[in-house]
Amino acid sequence: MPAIKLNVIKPSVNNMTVRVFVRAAGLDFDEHDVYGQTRSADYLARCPAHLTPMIEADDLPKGALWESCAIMQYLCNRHGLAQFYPADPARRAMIDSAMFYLVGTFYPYLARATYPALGFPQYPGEVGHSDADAATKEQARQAAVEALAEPLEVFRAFYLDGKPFIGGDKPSIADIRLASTLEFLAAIDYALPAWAETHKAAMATSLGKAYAEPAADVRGYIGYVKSQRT
Ligand SMILES: N[C@@H](CCC(=O)N[C@@H](CS)C(=O)NCC(=O)O)C(=O)O
Repeated sequence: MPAIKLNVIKPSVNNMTVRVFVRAAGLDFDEHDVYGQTRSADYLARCPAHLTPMIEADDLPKGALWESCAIMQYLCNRHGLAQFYPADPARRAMIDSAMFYLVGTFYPYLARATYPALGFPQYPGEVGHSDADAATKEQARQAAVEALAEPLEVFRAFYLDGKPFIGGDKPSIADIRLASTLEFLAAIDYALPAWAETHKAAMATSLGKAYAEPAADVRGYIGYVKSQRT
């Protein structure tokens, strides 16, 4: 029986991140599609945050672990995967910084900019419910679209700094997190800078099917929501 149970929602780039990683790392995992089930009593008992990706493994103190970057860090530590997550503290810190910057600063803009087009709950400035009218929401969404460029440029100038990958010559877990995340920008036909297209292509070439299979699920979903637009 596989050692890792991976719970996923396939259209999601947070999930794509871990789905790409476990494939690229050649780990023994069993994938469970929990679309529509994350708020069931059974799932909440295991994961009160009702989030995916979420892994379950016997050696975890609480049996479950969520947050895509924490999952990749844990699996790299557990399986000694220094090719994705360098052991050297300074190099490792750069990978951590890139991932925290993505999740903490870049992703909130990206979610605000793309989630309405993706048909996901929450829209600009909203936590649960807002009485803002459609024009105000769209204004806030546009502001988020415009805000994407600055942190994106930080990835190019600081984290990549002329290297093919944040990890250097080979993709790191931060590269997997970045490339997967940028897939959602196709939902709003955001013109990615050339370096980001180059990075995505290098990821696809370097990781092959490990990247292509989960990416196809995200791209398929984006194609579907676009086809539903009037
Ligand atoms: N920061 C988290 C975000 C996870 C997240 O937002 N997951 C969403 C899918 S994109 C989810 O599982 N939502 C289901 C729910 O809230 O019930 C990560 O990187 O893993």
